[in-house]
Amino acid sequence: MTSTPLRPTRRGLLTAAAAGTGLIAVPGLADRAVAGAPYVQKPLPSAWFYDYGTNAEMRWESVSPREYLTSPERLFVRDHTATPSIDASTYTLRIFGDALATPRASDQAVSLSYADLRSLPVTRLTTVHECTGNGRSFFASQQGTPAPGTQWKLGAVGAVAWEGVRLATVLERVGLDPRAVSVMATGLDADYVSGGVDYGPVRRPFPVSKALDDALLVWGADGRDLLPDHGFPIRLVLPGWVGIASIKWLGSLEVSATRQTSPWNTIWYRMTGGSYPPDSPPLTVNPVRSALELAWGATLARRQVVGLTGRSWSGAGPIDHVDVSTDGGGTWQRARIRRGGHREAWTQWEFDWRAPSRGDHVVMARATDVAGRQQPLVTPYNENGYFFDAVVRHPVTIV
Ligand SMILES: Nc1nc2c(c(=O)[nH]1)N[C@H]1C(S)=C(S)[C@@H](COP(=O)(O)O)O[C@H]1N2
Ligand SMILES: [Mo]
Repeated sequence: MTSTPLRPTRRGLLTAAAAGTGLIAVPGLADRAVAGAPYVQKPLPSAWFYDYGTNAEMRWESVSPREYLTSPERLFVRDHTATPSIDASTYTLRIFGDALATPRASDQAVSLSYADLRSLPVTRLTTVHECTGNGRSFFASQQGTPAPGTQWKLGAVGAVAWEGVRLATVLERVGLDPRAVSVMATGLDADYVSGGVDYGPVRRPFPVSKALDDALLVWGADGRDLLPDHGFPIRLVLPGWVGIASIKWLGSLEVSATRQTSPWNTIWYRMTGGSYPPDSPPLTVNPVRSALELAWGATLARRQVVGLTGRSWSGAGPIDHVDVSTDGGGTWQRARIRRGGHREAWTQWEFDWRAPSRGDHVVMARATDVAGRQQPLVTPYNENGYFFDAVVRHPVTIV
């Protein structure tokens, strides 16, 4: 925790919230947020969210099996500092770099206004949007090897119907040199300061191949303008990739003929520690994960058939099948797919739990995607607690 005394916000004392939710470390709290403004701007009702201060996670028990999409009001928030308020009428996206058809230094950038961007051809795409650290708390609670950072359960994820323009379209119009290899996306939020080091604005480079494939510059979600917390006026979305790749409040794109680096692909968001080699590459495609639409430690009334519902998703494509165990992994049975398949962002499934006995149980869901990737029973440790994709042992009590 920060040593700076935190003032109460409209959601209560952040220190108390952090203590109660098992937050291990909050690096780099923004000064202005500490000075009293909330980190997150949208309401975070406790029925929908676990509130960690700069971050908030969706409660899976608040997810209705009747709703496929995650509405912006319910989507998790992950801010390195605090949500900025940006005026769309003065906003500009600056594009520069040595691999534009006409090379441009930063001070000669092409400037696109919000109106310029919104006049471009519209693309809509539903993706699973997920934080790299989703599930991090299970490194501690399930594997006995705690990793610092927000102690997410499984709610740092949502299925979002984005609206925007293909980045490829924008880059074609600006003019791209065939030698382009990487694009650096930089946010307009405050510099990230942690442990006395100013790492500068949140920024992360990605290969030009992803930029030309399915990357989007997004202004809308769920048929409305983005909420401030989710990147208003414009954010980047890199479908299927780690959440950090989808830079919010996008301020600039630098297109380079050489590989670019930032602390967000050298220090963080790559595997370090544990048995990983020192040169592990930056993380890109999300792994396979599953969640039950149930409270953690839910209490359910005994019935002949207890209906369970849940969802599974993968950064690599659709889910092929899901197996459920209600005896802590002793036996497995196939779940019924309710909605999924190709082009779907995640797969909804259901399972009939027949004649459960009264008492404590462990329910587990294990998905396999069409790429053949199956959730493991144990995730190898890494020191930042990324990509916890092991099958989660969900406690349920039948009364
Ligand atoms: N500019 C900026 N972009 C950012 C972040 C940030 O702090 N600043 N957080 C990243 C991380 S770690 C995640 S998981 C996603 C979260 O997006 P959301 O808050 O809209 O759910 O945004 C990414 N983009
Ligand atoms: Mo994240």
